[in-house]
Amino acid sequence: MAAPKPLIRPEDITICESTQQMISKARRDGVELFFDRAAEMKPCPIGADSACCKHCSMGPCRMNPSDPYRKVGVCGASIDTISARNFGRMVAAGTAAHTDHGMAMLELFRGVIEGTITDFQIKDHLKLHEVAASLDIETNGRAIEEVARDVYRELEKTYTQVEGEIPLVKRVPAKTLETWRREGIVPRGAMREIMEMMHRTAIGVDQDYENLAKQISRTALADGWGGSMVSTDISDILFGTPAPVEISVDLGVLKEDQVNIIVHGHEPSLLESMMVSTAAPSLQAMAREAGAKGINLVGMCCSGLEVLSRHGIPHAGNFSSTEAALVTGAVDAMTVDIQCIKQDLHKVAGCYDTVFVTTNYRAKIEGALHIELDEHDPLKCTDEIVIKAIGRFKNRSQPIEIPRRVSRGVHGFSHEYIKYMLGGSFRGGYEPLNDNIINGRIRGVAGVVGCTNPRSKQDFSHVELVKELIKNDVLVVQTGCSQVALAKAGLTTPGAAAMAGPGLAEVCETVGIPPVLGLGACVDNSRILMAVAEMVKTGGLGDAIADLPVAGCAPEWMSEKAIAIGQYFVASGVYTVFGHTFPITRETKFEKLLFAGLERQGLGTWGFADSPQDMARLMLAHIDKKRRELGIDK
Ligand code: CUV
Ligand code: SF4
Repeated sequence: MAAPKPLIRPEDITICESTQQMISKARRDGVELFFDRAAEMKPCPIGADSACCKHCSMGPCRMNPSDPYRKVGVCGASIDTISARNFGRMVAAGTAAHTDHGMAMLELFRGVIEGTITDFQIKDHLKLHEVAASLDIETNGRAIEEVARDVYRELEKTYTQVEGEIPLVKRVPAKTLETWRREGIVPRGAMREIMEMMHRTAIGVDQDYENLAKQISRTALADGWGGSMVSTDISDILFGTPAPVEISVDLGVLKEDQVNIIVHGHEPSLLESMMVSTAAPSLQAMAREAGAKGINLVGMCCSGLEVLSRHGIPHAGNFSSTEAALVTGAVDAMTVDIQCIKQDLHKVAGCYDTVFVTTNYRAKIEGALHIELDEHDPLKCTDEIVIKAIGRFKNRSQPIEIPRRVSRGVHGFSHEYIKYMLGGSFRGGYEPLNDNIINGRIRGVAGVVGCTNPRSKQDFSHVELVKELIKNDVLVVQTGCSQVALAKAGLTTPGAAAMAGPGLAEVCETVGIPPVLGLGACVDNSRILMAVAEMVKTGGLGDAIADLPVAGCAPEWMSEKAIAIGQYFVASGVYTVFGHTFPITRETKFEKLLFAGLERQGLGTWGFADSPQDMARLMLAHIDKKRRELGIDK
């Protein structure tokens, strides 16, 4: 008999102490987690380097990643064709995810305007007016409904426009847009771009990696300046534009004496409705009758990030901690909608008698309870889930172990708020951002975003990278699971300014902000695009996004959505570093195009590093290069 495999120590799997504690508990409970399968599953080295193709049944064709030009596919496809096509399909999938999410928000908006949906309203009139103005829609003296109708009609084109430029490219700085036009990558509607991307990557279509790269950028831009941006704008209009608020993050937000309900996924609508249900006096009374002190509503992943700053809802953790939350035994119900929902959550929930509910028709899980959220009557779904959660609370039979850790921090920095805080505009007024960059107090701005991945130690690269950046006076903006990692590590408090370099610390202390600003969910990376566009328009830092002393990073990425995001940042002009893995074959022409060639076309460029120190080094070198080019290096 083979000796039992030595188990990886929890502290080598994650730096999140709560998750470490739950890994140990899961092992005692005999419950398998995705960390265990990651250790077991050995990725195919050919697939990891994107050196195989299965786009037709003459293959699958496998290239040799260490000698990439030795072979071609049965059809003759070269390694550059194969890896560009694979990359393109990842971008198409990621773009489809964000744009379909955005489209769902837009449909909700239409229902509200038409009056068929009455449980949601246009909450943020100011934002509606701003969005309308940015689309050249007249707002003066017009009724809110009329303006909203025009905004809807304009934004629908983000998806359906067959020809011509999508409306939101009006927000792109002129010189950046000029570059896109020259390169032929200004997006039409996302449906068209995704369709064309899928078509061109099929057997025997586009077999020129440079031509494919153009469609890859165009598709990704239809996400960043299209689907994702619509999602953010409409969510702000319907649910309110976030403003800074102090939030509790980590598994310690679960409460042993309350009915705990976790909402995990991406669309804000379910959590918004769940807030109404959990606050209903009748359900509150039912919870108390069951012996609970109350109902504790908690978010996870991007669902949580959508609402934490809008409503001050606590957040339990990021992608790699969703099973850990269930292992506490304290979760009475977990609801999920779309994206980043591991199929095994259903099974792990079963081990702890947690009510696990899928709620979106797009995303069912075999064997899991499905209670669909109908926007026309959302409380029907969320009330039923609350009742089931109360039932589970009453019959709790498992020992409960909740990690005690909770971090408090400030989140909810929309780009509008950053603008306001830093002096009414990005330049002029007091302590303006651009001036602080020009005078060198702030060396540059970095976006650190994206997933966690069991192939690298959870949260570690996020936290180490951000510490290194702020120490070097780089202001950090965040979204997604990365934001949650830094919140848990305590860097989203104004007090964290003490860990920043002297220049950044001075700015943070004067304005009263943390050196790490949380902007929201993954679709809210569009807020970072808006912020960099604003920096260009404010002046003093060049004419294009590519001129700015800024850089981006997704240190522990895993989703195709992250690749789409990375590509739209690169195509927008931002140097973007990905960590630990990159789906490409080394020493190929396609690699050189992504890692150098695009920059020569006036776009941004990709970078890659395996350690947070190296990621920081690459980003700082880029920021310094841009400062030199702008003549603002001291
Ligand atoms: Ni949309 S995409 S793991 S939940 S950031 Fe989190 Fe964020 Fe990646 Fe998924
Ligand atoms: Fe092989 Fe070409 Fe078919 Fe891909 S498309 S599987 S490379 S024959």
